[in-house]
Amino acid sequence: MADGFSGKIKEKLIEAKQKWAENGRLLTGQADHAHENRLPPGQREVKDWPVLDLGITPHVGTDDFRLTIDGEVENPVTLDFGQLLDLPPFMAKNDIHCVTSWSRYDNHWQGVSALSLADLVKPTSDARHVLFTAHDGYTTNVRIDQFLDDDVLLAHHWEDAPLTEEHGGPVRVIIPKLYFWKSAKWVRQITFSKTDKPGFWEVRGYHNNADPWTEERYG
Ligand SMILES: Nc1nc2c(c(=O)[nH]1)N[C@H]1C(S)=C(S)[C@@H](COP(=O)(O)O)O[C@H]1N2
Ligand SMILES: [Mo]
Repeated sequence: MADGFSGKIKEKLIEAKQKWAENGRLLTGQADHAHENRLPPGQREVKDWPVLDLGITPHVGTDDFRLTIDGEVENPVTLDFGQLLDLPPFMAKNDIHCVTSWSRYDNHWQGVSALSLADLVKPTSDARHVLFTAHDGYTTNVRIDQFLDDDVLLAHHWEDAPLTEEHGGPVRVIIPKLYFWKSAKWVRQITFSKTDKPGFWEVRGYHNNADPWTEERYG
């Protein structure tokens, strides 16, 4: 489906991030349960937008983009880019919080809301979990209530321009309330299921739930 890749897996970075998890890097013990601060504990604000991934950039054009939504749904679908754009447009502004410590405020997104996708595929009453699979082999998991929140979207534009390849274009997931590793770039499959399936970082020491304000970095 992708018409190529560039780069190679950053083994050293993956090792370093696993060590950070073992050592509890950045933990302050000062959870902000009430969200009193805009900046979650242990984070710092950046003005640029760092690129973070496993090192491989899949080249997926809008022409060969396909998104499959399957599993515990009444109406499984595979959408091409045009069919995705036919769904109700959704705009959002939110902050990004990466577990490596950077946060970036006021990102403006355009895309399709998770709630619109759910209207289309109709998750069954047995669906409890969602697994995202991306073109670089990355996976990440959330609970269905974390995905079907009113601020979650599949984004194809950032700051009024098509989402760049390095940031997950043509289409990535944005789940604002969770650490950014839960927001899969180059998403190609969204699978609803009865059971949970921990993703790439979740099996390497990172928290299953990933709430930045309660420092769910590792676990
Ligand atoms: N497909 C894919 N999605 C991914 C990742 C990845 O390696 N592959 N890395 C995650 C991590 S750890 C972060 S912090 C964000 C980084 O997104 P950015 O490069 O646009 O800042 O993407 C997340 N989604
Ligand atoms: Mo990250």
